[in-house]
Formats: sequence, C-alpha cells, structure tokens
Amino acid sequence: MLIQRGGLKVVAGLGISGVASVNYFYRKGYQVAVTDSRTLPPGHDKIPQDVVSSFGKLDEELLLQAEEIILSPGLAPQLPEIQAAIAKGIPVISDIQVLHRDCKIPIVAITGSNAKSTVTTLVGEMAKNAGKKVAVGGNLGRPALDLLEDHPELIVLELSSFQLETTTNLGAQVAVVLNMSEDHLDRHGDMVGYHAAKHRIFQGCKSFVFNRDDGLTRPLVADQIPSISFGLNAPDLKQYGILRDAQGHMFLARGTERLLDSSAMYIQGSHNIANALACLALGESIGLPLDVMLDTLKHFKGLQHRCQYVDEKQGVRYYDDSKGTNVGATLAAINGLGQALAPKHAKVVLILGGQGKGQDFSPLSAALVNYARHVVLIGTDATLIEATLDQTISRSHAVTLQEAVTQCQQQAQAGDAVLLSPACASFDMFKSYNDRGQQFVQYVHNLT
Ligand code: UMA
Ligand code: ADP
Repeated sequence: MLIQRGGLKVVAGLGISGVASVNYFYRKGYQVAVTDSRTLPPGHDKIPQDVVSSFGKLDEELLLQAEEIILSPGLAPQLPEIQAAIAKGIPVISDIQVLHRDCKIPIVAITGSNAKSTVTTLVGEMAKNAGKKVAVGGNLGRPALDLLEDHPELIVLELSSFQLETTTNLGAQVAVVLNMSEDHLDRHGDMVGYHAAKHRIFQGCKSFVFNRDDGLTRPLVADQIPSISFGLNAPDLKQYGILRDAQGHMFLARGTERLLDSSAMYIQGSHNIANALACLALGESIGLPLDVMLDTLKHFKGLQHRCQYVDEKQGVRYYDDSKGTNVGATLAAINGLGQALAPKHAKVVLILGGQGKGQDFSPLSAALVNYARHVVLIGTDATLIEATLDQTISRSHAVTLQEAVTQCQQQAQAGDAVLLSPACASFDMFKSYNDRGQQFVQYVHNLT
C-alpha cells in the first residue's frame, strides 16, 4: 500500500466482484477490509495478505466502521447487518457505482430480463470491429472494476438488477432495459421492486434505447433526452424494426431502409432478431458505423448454452438452453423451436425445473400444449411447476439430469427436438448454469 487515503472501505462479499473491489481500493492506496458470511469464500487467496478480512459471518462491527460499504451483488441490501449500517448513515454502494465515480469513460449500460449477455457481447464486438478500444464486462465475464486496467475509451456493461439496486446516477452514454419478464422475485419481492431496480439504469443517462413491444422497458425520463426504439414491426423514421418482402422474408430495417435479411444471421428466432435490432440502436447511439455493425451481426455465432444445437441422435436433435433461467427465456425457446417443427408435425421434448426464484410458471402451459410432446421435470420446484401445467401435457419426473436425458430419448420421435430450457436457476443440483449445460451436452453425446 503506497499511502493511506480516506476512511475505511469495507467490501461485503468476496466473490468475483468482491475480489476486484478489494484489489481496486488496495492499488489506489485506500484502507480496505472485507467480510463474507462464508468461512472460506471464493477468491480469499486472490487478495493481498495484509487486507483485514473477517469470514464466517457478515461482521457487523467491521461494517459499522466503514466510510462506505461496497456490497457484492450476491448479497441483498435487506440483510440485517447491511440495514444496521444504512441506519447509521453509512453509504452502501455497488462496484458499478465506484466505476462510475472514478472514471469519465462513456458507458453503454445494458440490462433486461433476457438477452443481456447476447446484446452486451454483440455491442462489444461491434465497437471492437469499429476500431474502438472497448472493455466489456459487468454481470458477464470480467467484473466492472477490472475493466479499468485496460484503459479503454468505451465500456460496455451488462448490469443485473442486483448491481443496479445499489447504483445511483450512473450517467450512461446510452442505457437500455431490453425486455421485462418475471425473474429474481425472491430477492426483489415483486415485479414492482424488480422493475424499480432495473430502471435505475436510466438515472442520468445521456440517451436511451427502448423496446416498442414491451411497455415496461420505457423509462420515465425528460422528453429532451434522445432515444431510439426497436421492435418486431415496421419502424417509424429513424427507428429500428422489421420489413417483409412479398415472399415473407424478414429484413432488419431502419425506417423504410432494409438493412439485412434476417436469414443472413447465424442467430435465429424472433427474439434474436429483436436482440440484433437493439444492438443496432445502441451502436447508432454511440456513433458506430452501420456497415461494421451489420457485418458483425452476420458473423456472430451466438453464445454457449443459449438455444445451442448439440447433436442429433436417432433423428432427434438436442438443444442446450441451460441459460434459459426464467419463464421469458424458456417461452422464447419453446415458441422458436416449436414454430419451426410444427410444419413437419414434430414436437419439443422439454427438460424443465430447478430453483424457481418465485416466478409464476403458468405462462408456459399454453406454449407447451401447442408445441410439447412431453415434459421431464427436475429440481426443487418440480412439483410447484407441475401444478401450473395443463392436465393434457404429458409429463414425468427425474431425479438426475442424466435420467432426464434418458427419459427424453424414450419419449422423443424422429424429427423432434429435445430441449434443456429449465426456466429456473441451477444451484439446487449444479454449480452453475454452465455446469448444468456442460453435463447435458455430455449426457447427450453419450446417448446411442
Ligand atoms: N454469498 C454468501 N455470502 C457472502 C457473499 C455472497 O453466501 O458473504 C453468496 C451469495 O448469496 C451468492 C454467491 O455467494 O449466491 C455469489 O455471490 P457474490 O456476490 O460473491 O457473487 P460474485 O462471485 O461476486 O459474482 C457477482 C455476480 N453474482 C451474482 O449476482 C449472484 C455475477 O453474476 C457477476 O458475473 C460477478 O459478480 C461479476 O460482476 C452471476 C449471476 O448469477 C453471473 N448473476 C445473476 C444473473 O445473471 O441472473 C444476477
Ligand atoms: P441474460 O444475460 O439476460 O441472461 P442471455 O443472452 O444470456 O441473456 O440469454 C439468456 C436466455 O434468454 C437464453 O435462454 C436465450 O435463448 C434467451 N433469450 C435471448 N434473447 C431473448 C429475448 N429477446 N427474449 C427472451 N429470451 C431471450
């Protein structure tokens, strides 16, 4: 430590973001300490040895000594130890707030219930291909404060409602809530709380993008703040949308100008067309050239575990949508695959379930009646989910994912698609959605 600056910064929660926060303050010469309720939290060996650390419970005494508390997204501000600090007037902020306070680099801020990672990655690629020195991270990939080490000229941030809850006046160059559907209600209480957290992304923004098809993405901000909209319909002048030709081909469009035949992209499904349009609107807001953006869209192959084709076994195709961790994402997957299979009279066999996060699962039922041959339920909330399904939907239960894959193979007919899209978090049975997806891929490859 070079010099001692200011009062004590206490980092609460030492996960990926906690490690980045501790190291950031340490490098800058601040007094910094860390507390975590876990006895041996991940990253305990990635911080300097002389940083005061208190593990095994959230150390209220330490927290109350703080000049400010940097709260990990995995910890809710409602925790009694954090509430005690708030009651004493100690500011509780996110690592995103620290980033904003300490840098004047323009930020593209992206949130939404789904598509955050896809859109963040794509906008990052577009900026890079346009020759910008861009750093990409936040809820995805690298923690926000690590991005400053790249000395970027532009930062593209994926932001979760957990991060936004403790972020004020972010002042993004451009901000977007891509879409809104139920998620993380166990943390935010209800849709109103979740919506309020998400919409903090617009505080102080210089421009914004919104989804015309989803009223909950529109911010309440002053009229004079410039905006661009996207939606899956014909766009007004200078907005992004869809135009169809006489043969029914869908074109990504700006106003009346056709930009790109949607079939020229690898990423498919109407939700991905919406995502691509959102990227164009965000890119335009930060001055990226259109030709570079379109070229990036044409070459992007999509991210792992997002409706990814895995293999074909005995005429049945298998898809890994392990990142389908809420009802909105799973609906997009069932409808996308179901509509493609329907003309061939083929159907979807779905693996569904896990930790439900307090969501209402009933919107899945109608899509499953239309497109599913069978549903295999797994995980903690399997029974809860089953109770929302229409009686006519064929279903079974499996204790392990391997058993679920075997059941799917038994139920599927040639031409069908087996889809892992659980609409739930994975932590009851797996380390993460990545782990769940990787295990699924392995079991599928092992099928005869
Ligand atoms: N935890 C404790 N005690 C503590 C601190 C944390 O038990 O004292 C638990 C939390 O309840 C949580 C887990 O540890 O279940 C991880 O929490 P964390 O705050 O240590 O998380 P990090 O490792 O710092 O990762 C966080 C984000 N995690 C969460 O928001 C839960 C990561 O998003 C993010 O990539 C990372 O910061 C870098 O910014 C992950 C995520 O699941 C991908 N996000 C949610 C989502 O996308 O739906 C919001
Ligand atoms: P996030 O980072 O918000 O979780 P991802 O890009 O990782 O978003 O995608 C998560 C899930 O949402 C995947 O199952 C993906 O297929 C699905 N998805 C992607 N875009 C959309 C969209 N526009 N609407 C609904 N679901 C989507």
